[in-house]
Amino acid sequence: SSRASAVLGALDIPTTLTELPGVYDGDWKGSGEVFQSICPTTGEVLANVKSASPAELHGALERTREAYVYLRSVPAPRRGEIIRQIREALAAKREELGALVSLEMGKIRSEGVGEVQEFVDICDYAVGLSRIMNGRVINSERPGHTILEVPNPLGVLGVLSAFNFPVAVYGWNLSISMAAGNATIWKPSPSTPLCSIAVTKIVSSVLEKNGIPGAVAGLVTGGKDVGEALVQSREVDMISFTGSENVGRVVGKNVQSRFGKVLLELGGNNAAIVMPDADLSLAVPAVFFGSVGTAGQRCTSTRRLYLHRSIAPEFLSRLQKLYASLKPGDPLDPSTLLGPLHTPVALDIYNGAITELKAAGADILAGGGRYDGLPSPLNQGNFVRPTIAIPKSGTSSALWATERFAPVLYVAEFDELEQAIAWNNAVPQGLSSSLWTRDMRNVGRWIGPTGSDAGIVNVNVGTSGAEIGAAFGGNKASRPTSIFSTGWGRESGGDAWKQYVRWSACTINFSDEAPLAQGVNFTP
Ligand code: UN1
Repeated sequence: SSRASAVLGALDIPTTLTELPGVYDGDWKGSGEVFQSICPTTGEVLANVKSASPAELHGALERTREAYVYLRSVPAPRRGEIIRQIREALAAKREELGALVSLEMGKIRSEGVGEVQEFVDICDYAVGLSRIMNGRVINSERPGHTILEVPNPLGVLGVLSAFNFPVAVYGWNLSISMAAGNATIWKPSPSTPLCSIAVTKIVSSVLEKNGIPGAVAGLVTGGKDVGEALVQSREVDMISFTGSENVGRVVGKNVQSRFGKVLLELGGNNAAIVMPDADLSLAVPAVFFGSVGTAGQRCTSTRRLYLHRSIAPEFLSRLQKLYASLKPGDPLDPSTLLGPLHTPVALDIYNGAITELKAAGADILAGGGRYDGLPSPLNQGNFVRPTIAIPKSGTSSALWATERFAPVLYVAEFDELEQAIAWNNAVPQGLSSSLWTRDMRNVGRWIGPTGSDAGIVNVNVGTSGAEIGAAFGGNKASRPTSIFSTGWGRESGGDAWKQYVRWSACTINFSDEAPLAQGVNFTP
């Protein structure tokens, strides 16, 4: 359609080719299985993308290793300068790339552009980082000795990214990994190949201009087999995977079994808790964005809402009004707030959740099914009505404990904060959480040892939409602890960079004696 051609043309993605090469390792290629990019709004095929054949994947891994050997000797601030140029190149295409995210993934325009902004922001962060990835000097117990803790480049990073953030999450990894001196090979979601091709074109144009091997930021589109090959390859020193708990469990086990490093960003089942003293004029719109934004397809989306009994009726009537105002539309249209779900698989997840709620006799306060009679071509899209439900089952049932990647919000009422915190923590996942209150005593309880056990613990801020500066990630099933990961098991800001390097403890003897530690005597 002309709608699609305009978006693709602005990013120099040819619309006349029947098949696009989906592999980049310094050169564009692709002779493996063909994947279709399908527009979730209209159902039209946007492009056919040729993925990596086993031989191409093997070749790409070799070139990525060579690229790492090159990059590790480039001084970190010089690597930062390349990242600065990547930042500029991305910012110059912010609107165009944002529109492609909306076209191919289905999130609304401002969120698509926001995703590119998130990549730009993390590049800024990584540029600064390239001058402050400092090791440490440690006091030695031996005279004339010094101990250094030295971070060095790690090797090759494999990034397995999800459909819901087809640009930003790769950005978190690429920028910090490149600052750290690693080469990165990217296996995006098979349903968002165009976003990865467009990003790789922008990044590689900067690399080429600077005479840096393109395989520093390689791309291998493909399906499960390509992902598995990366996970199993000893050529890949670290895997950063974003996706479901089930796949994450398999990825984690496989990478650990070969003693690789693994960084997992898995599900979220995030709760917002609203206290009686909360400012509802802030809390209601925040819960609305958290549960309906990105059509409920963020890891950080609000899925559980715990309302203090005294404000519950007022809160729900305001929230229902906002839900009632929603109109599904083309995410490219700047006035649209509700785009489609990404794929028919996501529709099944939504339908499954609704069926389950109805079978359990839940009260459905909003939504509860698909839209009827949408005008063409939206009737070919994956649109669903965002749903609010009060399940009849107790708050500890399986229904509450399961992440449904769709705009379905479960509601329950509580009397005491302790009860709400217990419910918040009672699920296997622990990614994000949000408390609404103006009482600082509640804040203290919420962020302290008896508070939320999630990786993101917000106050008067919704569960989704984190900035890049803080470490992003979860606890429990959202990010199973890996003993092979130094650092927090986090991406983006904070101390996340410490995972993308290998650490050496270097004890150096400047003296004319060679004493042993702990005073051990071994004189022959
Ligand atoms: C994700 O949902 O996979 O905090 C990432 C947020 C975004 C990133 C979400 N900055 O919602």
